[in-house]
Amino acid sequence: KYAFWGTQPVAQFSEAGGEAPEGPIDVPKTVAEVRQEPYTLPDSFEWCVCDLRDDAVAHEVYELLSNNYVEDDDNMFRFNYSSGFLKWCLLCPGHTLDWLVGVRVKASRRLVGFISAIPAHIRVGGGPGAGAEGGPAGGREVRMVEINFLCVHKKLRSKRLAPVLIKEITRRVNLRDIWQAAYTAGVLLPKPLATCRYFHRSLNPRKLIDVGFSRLAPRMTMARTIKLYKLPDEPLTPGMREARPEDAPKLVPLLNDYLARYRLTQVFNEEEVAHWFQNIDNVVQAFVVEDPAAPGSLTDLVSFYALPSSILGHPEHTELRAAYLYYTVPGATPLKQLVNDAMIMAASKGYDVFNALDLLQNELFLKDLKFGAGDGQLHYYLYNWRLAGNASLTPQEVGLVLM
Ligand code: YNC
Ligand code: MG
Repeated sequence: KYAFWGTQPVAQFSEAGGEAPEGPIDVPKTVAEVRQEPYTLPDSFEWCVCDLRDDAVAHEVYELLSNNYVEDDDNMFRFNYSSGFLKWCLLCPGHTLDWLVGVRVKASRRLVGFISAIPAHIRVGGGPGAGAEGGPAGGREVRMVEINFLCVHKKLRSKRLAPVLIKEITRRVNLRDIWQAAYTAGVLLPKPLATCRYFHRSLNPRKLIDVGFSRLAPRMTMARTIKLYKLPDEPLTPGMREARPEDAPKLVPLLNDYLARYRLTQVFNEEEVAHWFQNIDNVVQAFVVEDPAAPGSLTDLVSFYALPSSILGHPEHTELRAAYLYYTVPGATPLKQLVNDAMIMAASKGYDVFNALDLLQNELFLKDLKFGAGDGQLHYYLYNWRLAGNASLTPQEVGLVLM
């Protein structure tokens, strides 16, 4: 069990907590000690860099993922990240093309594997007394990468290609003097730092029921269900508007000060805020509240990203349009009202479902805003970093949202 992960510098299931100090798991290395040659692929394959600035390449990555990426347990839906989304997500501030790693079949040039890394400042740890309700959690800010979009073509599964992709991206990240990574996965690996659960809020219940995403509740009619989930046409918070690039200087302290209470979170600079909290149709939406009584003063932030799923084998519907709650910062406006407004925007833009994890302070609104628990779990992992005593975190101590 875990023939590969058992060899990696990650927390192991077998380890007792006890004395383990907080910090790197591996002995520290220098860039000069990093292997210079790429890892060896089976003979008929070769490495490539997927330069997503090139639309043709972005389309190849899109095609690989849309046919081979994550499916639900019943194989009814498969994530269908758009190429616009992949560009937003992977061509972020500080991105490195070398970290958009592809595997091609030598003879045909066909793309059959992918894995990505993007840089991020992650703050992790902090005192046990801190956390969601308290003041700043403290902890240490570590320059890491976020790993995502690990994918091997369905025809090449179970051939141990994934460990080669993971070792190769690790090598390329290490060559830039970065030694830690954060990643999430639905599968259980050694060893989650935290485990969160997805919640779903119907926006278009008829379609969700039609495609088998949800079911009509006992003793409910379709008409009553539609009425139950009906939302107003316009947001309710006065002064709510789309975020703009020039908001970034004000949003940086608003966001970072709020996230300071969490024990696993990202620290954003101005350029990153301007990038992650922008408005791109069918990719990401970010809204701020500009106090009508004090123009120019921003009190709140709410955002979501677009991640549709392909509906597999349905005669009529091909796509489920899902919005995923990203970061929310309640300042002058209650959290519940901000998220309700985000759902109103999503519904008016034609999304079918609004998803959120039980991290951050999301538990405060899930029930009242009519979210239902999904069956999917999302595990959070760190590479080459452990908390003191190999501790893990509750969902409410997690303030990190990955795509
Ligand atoms: C997974 N999701 O346990 P053991 S999430 C990591 N993340 O190793 P093979 C995974 N490892 O158990 P296949 C994994 N899924 O022997 C499986 N594994 O120790 C491990 N699916 O390899 C697995 N995308 O090649 C086993 O398996 C070993 O052909 C088996 O390929 C796996 O992006 C995969 O779910 C996932 O495309 C590529 O099934 C394939 O099955 C696939 O024989 C559909 O692999 C899509 C999918 C994963 C989405 C994601 C986060 C990935 C994180 C990777 C770890 C990063 C570590 C940090 C690196 C940088 C460090 C620095 C500094
Ligand atoms: Mg394989």
